[in-house]
Amino acid sequence: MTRRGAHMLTDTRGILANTGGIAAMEFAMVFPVLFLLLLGVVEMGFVMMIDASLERAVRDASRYGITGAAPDGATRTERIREMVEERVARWLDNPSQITLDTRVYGAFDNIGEPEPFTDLNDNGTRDAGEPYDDLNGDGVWNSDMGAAGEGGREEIVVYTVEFNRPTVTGILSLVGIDRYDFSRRVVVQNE
Ligand SMILES: [Ca+2]
Ligand SMILES: [Ca+2]
Repeated sequence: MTRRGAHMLTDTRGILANTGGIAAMEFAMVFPVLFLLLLGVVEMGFVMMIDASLERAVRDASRYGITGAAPDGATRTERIREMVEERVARWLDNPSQITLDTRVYGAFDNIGEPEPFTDLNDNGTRDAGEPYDDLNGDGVWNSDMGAAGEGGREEIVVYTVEFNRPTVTGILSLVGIDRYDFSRRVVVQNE
């Protein structure tokens, strides 16, 4: 090998070493981004799984409620709560964190409607002392006339299940999100 050839070899090695250095640097810059992206995908996967469990819980519970079946050794309310807990409790520290609300209406149009009242001062809202129809029989005026319970035959029932839990990977704390609200509502008509 000539002197000149040896120089060229040294130069080539230098270039190769430099290229390796740049690749390592690029990887060091890209890696955190990839890692965050991966955590984001994992977080999203968990949210979808939790949401699917909640969807199933509300659907199964309301489907059971429709039949008016009376379980052995428990009330219908207890059985419906149990069905919801069985399906979503694994996502929570404590099943008591689940809010289950069932409201009964005589007709679909009544959902979310206030109990009728006489607007004595004509201001469009119900003020203390203005007479009202206590349709749900709870002794007070309600801005939603739904009554508590699972309803009787052919009544309309709105099932709402909600809970709040921390994020799974913690990645969203970067954008200020530490917890999620999960909520599902199903409207059914009893058989
Ligand atoms: Ca009024
Ligand atoms: Ca009332």
